[in-house]
Amino acid sequence: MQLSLVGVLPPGLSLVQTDPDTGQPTYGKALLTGKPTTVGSTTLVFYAENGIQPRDVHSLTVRVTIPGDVNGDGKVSCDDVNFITARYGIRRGQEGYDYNADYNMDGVIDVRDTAQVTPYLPAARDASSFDSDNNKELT
Ligand SMILES: [Ca+2]
Ligand SMILES: [Ca+2]
Repeated sequence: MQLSLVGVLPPGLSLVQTDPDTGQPTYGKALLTGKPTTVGSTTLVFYAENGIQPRDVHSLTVRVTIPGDVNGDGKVSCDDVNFITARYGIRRGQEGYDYNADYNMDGVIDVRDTAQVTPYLPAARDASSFDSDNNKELT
């Protein structure tokens, strides 16, 4: 099976279709790997063809955010915590579920999600290692 990609991957990401141990093609499997360098969202389209069956088409949206920015406004603030707490108790499949608020992706929005986001709040960071003006780690 051949996988083809239409679209541009976010900078820093690549699609790997070879086994890292053997270097042989991984027919029918692909791995999106790397560390994205730019915040944003892009939709990719994958075509799977085996030469026998009709072409199978799937789309995938890759959303790159800064850690802790659950509401997607480009910064980490109390609004992100409020975004989560406003959805406490909502489970995957229920009305109002937002996967962005389910930060640990365990299927329920609760205090555990808040606990994973609060360390990214500027006030919780060491001022010597965090550039609050640009909302990113100093390197
Ligand atoms: Ca935010
Ligand atoms: Ca959760």
